[in-house]
Amino acid sequence: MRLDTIVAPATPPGRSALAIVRIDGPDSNSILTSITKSALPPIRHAAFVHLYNDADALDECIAIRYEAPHSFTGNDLVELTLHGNPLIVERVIARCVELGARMAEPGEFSERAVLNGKIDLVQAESIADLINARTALQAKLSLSNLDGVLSRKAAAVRQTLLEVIARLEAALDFSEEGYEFITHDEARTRVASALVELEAMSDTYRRGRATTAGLSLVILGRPNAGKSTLLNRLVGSDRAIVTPIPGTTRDIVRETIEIGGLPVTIADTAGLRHSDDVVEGIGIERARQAAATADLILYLVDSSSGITAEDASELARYPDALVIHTKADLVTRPSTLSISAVSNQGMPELLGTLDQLVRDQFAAPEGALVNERQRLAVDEAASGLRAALDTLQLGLDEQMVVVDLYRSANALGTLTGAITRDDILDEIFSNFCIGK
Ligand SMILES: Nc1nc2c(ncn2[C@@H]2O[C@H](COP(=O)(O)OP(=O)(O)O)[C@@H](O)[C@H]2O)c(=O)[nH]1
Ligand SMILES: [Mg+2]
Repeated sequence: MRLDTIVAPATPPGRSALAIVRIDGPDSNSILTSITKSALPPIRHAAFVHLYNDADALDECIAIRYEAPHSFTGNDLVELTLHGNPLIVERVIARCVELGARMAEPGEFSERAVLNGKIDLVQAESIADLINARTALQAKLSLSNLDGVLSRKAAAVRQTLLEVIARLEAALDFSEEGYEFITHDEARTRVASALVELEAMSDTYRRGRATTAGLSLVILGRPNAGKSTLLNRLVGSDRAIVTPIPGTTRDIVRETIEIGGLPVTIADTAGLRHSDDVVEGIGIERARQAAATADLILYLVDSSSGITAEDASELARYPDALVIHTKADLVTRPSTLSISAVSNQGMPELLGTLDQLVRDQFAAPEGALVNERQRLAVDEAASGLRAALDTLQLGLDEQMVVVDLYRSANALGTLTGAITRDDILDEIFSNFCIGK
């Protein structure tokens, strides 16, 4: 089937200095000559051109054309850098459609790049992640995977497995002649070290996921401990209501800030105490639910009262919580990790502690796995290798080992898209925005 030509805006709607429209496919050149009413500019040359709708001028712009296979998609591709007015963008796109293009589906440019082998699936996913990154660390992680850090690791392991498979199969073919192409020991060593690498890759998922999705931090403590005050300090605005009246906060108040390079959503909660007030009771229930799924818990204790019996019983429920003593200005000898909203004492230390904690426990290294699809593929590949090792251990037939190794190599193939299924492609690219 002949490839069709697609068109889409590559920049967001709205007014701006410039807006880019992309045209991809075999008709992109003829559309360019028709819409400019002039000859094609040289390839990869920023050409100043006028655009027309028949006799009507649409815009003057910069056109760059890329020739297959040397373009982002691998097809003939034209980029028009227009003036950033949505009306102009709309009229230019309408004209391109009249000239034979159709509107692109979400992610269709990247999908074409994958189908033409310009980038692999992990790289395509990292384009979406890079565009959505909200912190510098997220952007760094996405860029490392766009550069192919994860893909190269997966490809290297897959290559090893294919070599072992080839030699085992050769041994099978020539077993009658008594040739040995690979000893069981060597096969076992190579498969075992591949497994170690896959397990290390799988271990990066927790951090990769945390870095892309962000963390949840819940502030707990008895009423009046200073929870809402701390939230306001952390976000730098009076987000939650602060009063001397215990039980002020009921609904959870959430705000996201950056800690240790990750987006961290902080939840200020209703103070934990026994309450007969129905609304406050619901608030306390919500606080407990939030704490149950939180990545980090800060438990605030009022320095002037110290750890009370109620605090102690709450703390027993949240053994991983970081205990912070508030209102340090009210006591003469504050304990460690004490803060005061009045004197600001301890706040830089608290921020430093949180920053370090997040970096130590959650920040992802370059090349980390970032989504469930990637993790499933790597875990499936690892499970194939474990089965292969068991089979080798039992001294069973090479044929069975080969089957397990193929399962593993294929799983790695689906990770990078060396082996693709249409449903996987649809799932991935439907989450992209138009023009990507
Ligand atoms: N002296 C002093 N008072 C504080 C400090 N932090 C909070 N407070 C006061 O303690 C009361 C309760 O604070 P709030 O943040 O609403 O506590 P929450 O119930 O835990 O949310 C308010 O009157 C605050 O002004 C502090 O560091 N020093
Ligand atoms: Mg409060």
